[in-house]
Amino acid sequence: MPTDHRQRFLQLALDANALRFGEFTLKSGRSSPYFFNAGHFDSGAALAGLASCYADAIDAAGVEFDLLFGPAYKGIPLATALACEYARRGRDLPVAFNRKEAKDHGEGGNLIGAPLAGRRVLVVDDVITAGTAIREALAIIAAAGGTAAAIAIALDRQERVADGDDRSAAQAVADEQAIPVIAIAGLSDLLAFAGESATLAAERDRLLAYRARHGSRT
Ligand code: OMP
Repeated sequence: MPTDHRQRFLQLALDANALRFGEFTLKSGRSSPYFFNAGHFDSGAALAGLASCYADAIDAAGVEFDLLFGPAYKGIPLATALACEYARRGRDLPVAFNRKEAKDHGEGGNLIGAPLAGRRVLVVDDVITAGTAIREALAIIAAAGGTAAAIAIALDRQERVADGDDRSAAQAVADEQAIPVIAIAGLSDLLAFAGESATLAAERDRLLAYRARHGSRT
């Protein structure tokens, strides 16, 4: 059975319409029976609920870090909401994010917020499928002199890296960088959750077929 923050997150995602079922084309080109859109956590209460799930998952993993980084665009409100959640829990953490277009006037550059140099950075993002977006974020952190300490995501889709490599993309990034990837929930948790819900029975069959085709070993 999924632990509490997993179930709480999946229920919040369904309630916010952030988790949808149907037919979706992914960035990787795969056709998926479900899609997670973190942009639907679009109110203060929804973001606060989500941030508390991130914090519980991160605390359960026991990683050490001293700055939160949210990659543009979706990671920005996530890292910010998580920083507020940690402040509420008594820990005031620096927070930073990037902009996609470098600015050549005003403060210049493409990093905003607390300086990354010399800090152990927790990257906060929405979802990992093939790992492309997260690798871009890691390069930005390294270029700014930060050290990536861990990656926190809401949903690990647990898809195979490639034919012949049945690790998940999240696992491949974790191996490559030698840092943990912490997900609030993964496809396996979504399957367990769907198994408990009469309304998600038909979706569960499609999710199982998708996992058989693209799922990773873990
Ligand atoms: P990778 O870069 O392949 O790891 O995919 C992550 C990105 O895919 C996310 O940042 C989104 O832009 C997008 N995405 C979702 O937001 N939700 C999903 O359920 C699936 C994807 C996706 O296209 O794979």
